[in-house]
Amino acid sequence: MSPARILRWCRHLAHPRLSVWPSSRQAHWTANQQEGVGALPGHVREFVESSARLCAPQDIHVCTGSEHEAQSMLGLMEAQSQVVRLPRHQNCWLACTDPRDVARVESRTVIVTDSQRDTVPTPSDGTASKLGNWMSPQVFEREMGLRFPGCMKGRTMYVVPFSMGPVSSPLARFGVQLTDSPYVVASMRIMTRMGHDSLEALGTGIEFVKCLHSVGSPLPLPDGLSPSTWPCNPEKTLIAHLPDQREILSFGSGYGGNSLLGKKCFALRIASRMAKDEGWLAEHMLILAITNPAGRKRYVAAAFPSACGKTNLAMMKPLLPGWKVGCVGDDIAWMRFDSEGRLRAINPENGFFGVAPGTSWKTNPNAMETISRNTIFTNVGRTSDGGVYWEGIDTPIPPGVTLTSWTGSPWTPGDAEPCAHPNSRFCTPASQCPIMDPEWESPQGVPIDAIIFGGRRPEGVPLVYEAFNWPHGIFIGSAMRSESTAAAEHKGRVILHDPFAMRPFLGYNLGHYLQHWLNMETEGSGRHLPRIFHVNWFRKDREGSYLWPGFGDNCRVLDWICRRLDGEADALETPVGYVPAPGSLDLSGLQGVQAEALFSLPKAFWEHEAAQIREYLTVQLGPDLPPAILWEAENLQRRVAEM
Ligand code: OXD
Ligand code: MN
Repeated sequence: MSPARILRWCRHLAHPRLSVWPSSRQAHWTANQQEGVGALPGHVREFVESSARLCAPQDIHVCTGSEHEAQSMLGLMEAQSQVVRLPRHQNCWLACTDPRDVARVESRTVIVTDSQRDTVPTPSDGTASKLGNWMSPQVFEREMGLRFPGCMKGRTMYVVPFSMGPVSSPLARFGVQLTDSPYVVASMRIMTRMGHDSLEALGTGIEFVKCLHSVGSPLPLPDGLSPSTWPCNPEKTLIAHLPDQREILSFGSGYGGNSLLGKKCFALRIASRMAKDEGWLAEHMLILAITNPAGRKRYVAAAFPSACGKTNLAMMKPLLPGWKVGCVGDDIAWMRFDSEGRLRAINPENGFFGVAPGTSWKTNPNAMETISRNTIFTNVGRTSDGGVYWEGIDTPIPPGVTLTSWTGSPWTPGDAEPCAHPNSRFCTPASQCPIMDPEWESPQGVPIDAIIFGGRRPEGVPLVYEAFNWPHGIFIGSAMRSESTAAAEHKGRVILHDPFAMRPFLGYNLGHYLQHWLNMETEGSGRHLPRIFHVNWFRKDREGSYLWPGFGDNCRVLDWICRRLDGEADALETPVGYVPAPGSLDLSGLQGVQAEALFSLPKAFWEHEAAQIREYLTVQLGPDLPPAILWEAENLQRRVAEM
């Protein structure tokens, strides 16, 4: 939000107290805080001062990112019962949220642009777009005016300077988040490069994304209500993005993707627009390094919808002898072609904000080791001896140890409600992961040889297939579908379309986004385009059992992909793409895997699938559907019909 706009609101709203810097408040600040704000680079200071005029905090604290600061903040939260210490693990903490504030709220996440078509395509059937929520600047100003003025009264406004990406990387971008949530500050310190170094870089006058966040619960509360340990304002939650101005305003939620604005809001929604304008890609993808027994290392990026195992794959412990996986990132990739035509990727994040349930020493030992210290857990269960607990943690509860659920109730295995919320999380430093790739912070990024799309598909979709070429690969990304998960507010298990795993994170019209991807083939000369694959670890048999063991055995699929890149693995051409020729996927030592069932292409399923994909794309994208993608959709239908 530009200062001019804030002042305009102030005038509109006839809040005379807010239209000038409140002198009494200024007198209230300590010399140190005034110095902190006064010492900020001019463009940052302007943002802080205008936001302070609007939000009227009691105090302003400029974060340095130091260990001492982090400890005092956690100590303060502990004193206010906002977190509890988990004494079984060094410097680990648990926050439990208001049960109304537990996930991203897609229905209240909006993109504000002058023209609706810049944000979402116009569906051809006259219904509302399913590809994002547009808000007009006029409605935005009205809605924000009903929320932000005075929203931080009685609270401290924290100034969080941060970098997405290693501070020295030419691919990094900067942000400043203002927030009244110490939980957000502590989490941003883990998830981004926050504090001194970023502030120093901002001192060069470099541009930054303006991020304003409030839990929306000014103090004192009306009618003598006592402050909650998880202040929020679910009725008024609104997360707004202004891609043209590179601004984010988030109100009413303290949770994850709604409040840690560097992540989904900046690194995906705003960055996808920056990337379109500047010729690069900001994607919901993990990045990993895979090294074969001969020592040949390759990097791949993979897009799966939320809670479909990106963290598990990014930290995989390969079960094939001699293979090694290194982690670069588990959620977001920023990628750009370099001067030699190689696609280079950085992970803009500095930590993992992973889904806890299902994480165990068996499914993801590297994650378990990563989260054993310096971690903030949210909405997991707690053991009476100061440890954590969740569904699928797969560690025995010692005799005499009791459990408390995320809602604070005593809990015993077999209770109807889960012990941890299905979207409960760990927030942990990436540097603690034992398999971080040595290049994970490389300023120029790592070279990407393959892009993998995937989803949670219980039926019909083979374990792995390869795209015929670049446009076909882009079509496969646009056609992604997956069973819904707990990462957002959806109820029940339905198969959702989730193009490029970006449906909740698109910063602009999906039709323009697909064209941007298609252009990657033609825009630069001599580009080495990565090959594109699709995987599905989640296919089930008639009885509902998974056909593929997954986890460390997924290395077998990466092995096939790498051998395809080296021209050493045979494939069969099918209507959906190239699948492994019999014997070319290494299944040695695996008991009871039914390769035929894993790769079968039931005609009726694919007829239905191809029809649904075509209908979704043509209806949802309307006139913005790139002709090359329509051509691919029609061709898939034709090939399937001829099967
Ligand atoms: C996440 C998500 O938190 O995708 O990464 O929802
Ligand atoms: Mn994600």
